[in-house]
Amino acid sequence: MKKKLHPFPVPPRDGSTLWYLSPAPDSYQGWENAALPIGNGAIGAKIFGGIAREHIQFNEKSLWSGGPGVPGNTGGNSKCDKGASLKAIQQLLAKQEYAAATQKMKELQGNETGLGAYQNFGDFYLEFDGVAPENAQDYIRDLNLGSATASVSYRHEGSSVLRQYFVSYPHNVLVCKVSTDSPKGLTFTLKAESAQHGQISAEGNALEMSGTVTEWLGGQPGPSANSLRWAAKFVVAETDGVVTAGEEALTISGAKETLILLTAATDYKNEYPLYRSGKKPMNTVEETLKKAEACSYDELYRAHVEDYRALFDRMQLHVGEAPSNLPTDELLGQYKKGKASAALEMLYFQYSRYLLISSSRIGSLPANLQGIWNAKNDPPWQSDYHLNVNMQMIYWPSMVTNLKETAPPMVEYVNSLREPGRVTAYSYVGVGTEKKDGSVDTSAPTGWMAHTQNNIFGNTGPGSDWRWGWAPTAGAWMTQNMYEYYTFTMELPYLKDNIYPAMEECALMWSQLLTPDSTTGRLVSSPCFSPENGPVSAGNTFDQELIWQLYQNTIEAAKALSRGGFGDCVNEPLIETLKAQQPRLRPLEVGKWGQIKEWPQEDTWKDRGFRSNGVQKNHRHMSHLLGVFPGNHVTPDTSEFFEAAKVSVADRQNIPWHKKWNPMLDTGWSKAQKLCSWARLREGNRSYHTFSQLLKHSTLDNLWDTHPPFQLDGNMGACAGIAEMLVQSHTGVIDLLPALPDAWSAGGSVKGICARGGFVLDFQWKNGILTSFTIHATQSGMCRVRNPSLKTASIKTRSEERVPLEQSGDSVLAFPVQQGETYFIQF
Ligand code: FUC
Repeated sequence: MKKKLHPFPVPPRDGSTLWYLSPAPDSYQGWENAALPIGNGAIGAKIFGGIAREHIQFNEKSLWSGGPGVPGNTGGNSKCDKGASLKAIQQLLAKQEYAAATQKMKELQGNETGLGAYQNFGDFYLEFDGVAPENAQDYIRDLNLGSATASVSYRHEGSSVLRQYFVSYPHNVLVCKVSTDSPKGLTFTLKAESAQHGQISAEGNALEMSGTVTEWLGGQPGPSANSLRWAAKFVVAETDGVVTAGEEALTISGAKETLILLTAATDYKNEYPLYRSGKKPMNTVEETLKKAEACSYDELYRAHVEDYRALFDRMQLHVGEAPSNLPTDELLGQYKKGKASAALEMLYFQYSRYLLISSSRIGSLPANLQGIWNAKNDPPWQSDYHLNVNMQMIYWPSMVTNLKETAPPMVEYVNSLREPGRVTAYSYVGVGTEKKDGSVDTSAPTGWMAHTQNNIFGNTGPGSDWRWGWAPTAGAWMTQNMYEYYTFTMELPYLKDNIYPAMEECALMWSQLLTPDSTTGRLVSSPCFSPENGPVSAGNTFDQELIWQLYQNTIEAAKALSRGGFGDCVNEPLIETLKAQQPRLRPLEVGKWGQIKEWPQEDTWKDRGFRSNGVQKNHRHMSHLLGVFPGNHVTPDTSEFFEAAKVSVADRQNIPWHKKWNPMLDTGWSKAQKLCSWARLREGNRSYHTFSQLLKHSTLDNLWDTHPPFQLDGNMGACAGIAEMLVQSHTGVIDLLPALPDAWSAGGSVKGICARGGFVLDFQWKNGILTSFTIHATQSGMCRVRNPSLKTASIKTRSEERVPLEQSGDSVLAFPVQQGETYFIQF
């Protein structure tokens, strides 16, 4: 009897599989639109699924051009006038001489000399002898989110062929298994190509490639080649066929089952100022392969699935619809034509979680603009770390969707910007100290800053053009992401060691950089520039809100540390300064058409100021609304701003599409930010509508978000927004179903969603009404929850003990919780 090869005897209808009936086109467009992504945080790959010729493009996260090794690299800093230019600009702005101030902004530019770009590692191909694509039947390629495994299967001349792929985090290898039930087996050739123009050689059962980063473009090395060493190696770890090494290829003949392993490494280390580990990448590769080769496929698979499911399975979300029986591209196609599908919406949600797990794991760099997947040496926006919304958005879902292990790479990365960020702070704003030789002293925490564009080599300078480069609060915004790790987990030691120092040092810088506004006397950031939108002004809402939140979080964190016995690591005089400065910050303002002002001056500008000042009305960035989301400054309790924020989001969404198609007005990530904001504004239907617009207009066949082009941020922002529709916890109370859209109200369930305070929640609803609710407390403390169904509820523990309710009313239940206990709410 023939062995049944494919895990899916029929097209997969389990609701957590992306599947397709034809291979991805073998082109860059096919890579972006259709090929399926796998990854383990360090190594990523895209599977095209060709029939006679499989194509797999792969990456290793630290393969970057730029940084040390590039002549003239200065970490993006062009000057060091210790804040002289900045002060001159501040004086012009104080006199409201905007044109002259703008003119002088050139003096706050940095450079891109050592910026570099995330690089493509290479491709490999499996070329099958005697396979004619036109003779293949029952072709399916899929990506199963439940096991983080991609496969390709088809029948050919009466036999089945199956290829399975995953990237194991425990073993740090890409695993590829090729099987057939054909008695004569398969004969195929494994070929590799280096995108860096490296050396390739084959010997025995191995194919290896090595070299340095050349940034190979147009047939020659690029300007940011940096001598970073890299290596990758394939081994045929098991086969019942015969392996023959060719010149740059391995041929496997007559094999029914073949197991190929690939790993890759560089000599990068995230350590300022050299960023090199000193370890030969080929040695790293060989050590890794040795451990993986000692395991069978089943052992590798079991370890991979166990590791992955420990994260992925923690959260489930269902809204009442059976999984679809349509291939994913058809399902999306129908959705685009107006046939809503909750099955697709749920798949998208879980896929975003999958993408985050695949591109951000402890031990390697955080997810960049494209996560970990990049097929170019000159990718869009360098596939870098953009800190004026994108990197923040990528990490929005990590805590709420129960994936805290995805956050530490981001936390570590931000910490790594502190040392180079001191050079930028000293050079451009004069905060910090210098050594006897005149160089900047980076050894003590004197204040750090980063701007819009960052690489893996501490490029904290303000970009080569101030019109997008100058973003002094970019670092402050990242500290919000870091702090969320604490607010969700309440892990004080982690706060103390890994989060608080960066917050405090950022606040230290701001406490010296704020200046009194010439008209109101309030403290403002000056000069500032609303991201990508401008114009140059003092005290724009983007900077002011981020500084308000930084101060708020730092004061709160200091209090928690002192209460928890870690008062020694708090700079108390600084905290007193923050407390004194926070109420003096120029506040949020509501403008004359009911909006949240993006600039304090905007009501005095003609045509609502937008065009006459070169600022677009319909701009993709919503930098004035960060107090709504992800911050917690604007809540239903601040009703004036809460209502004004609705006016502002609606205004940003009111796009004159009839005039000219301009995707820059409403990119994928911009839709995601809008859907998050609508959820926070308790407008479930508007949030859902924006989500469906994102699926219709900003989603590729492989469910990647498209700006255009592909950026991971939109996937992640949408995922966070979906969670916000179901649970919010930014006000100190857990709100259940705060923005449930009509489309999902008939019935649904959530398991394992997280709330601030260390809570994990399971609940169900029917006809919009909460019908069951369980809370698991990972920390002791007080729990406050709100939902109309809770008015008359009572609570029991696992051992059926009744829990005393300390207060109720306004549909809020408050009760003490013990670490590790589960609470069952009875209606
Ligand atoms: C920001 C956005 C752009 C793009 C880039 C990577 O600067 O304004 O739209 O997403 O990041």
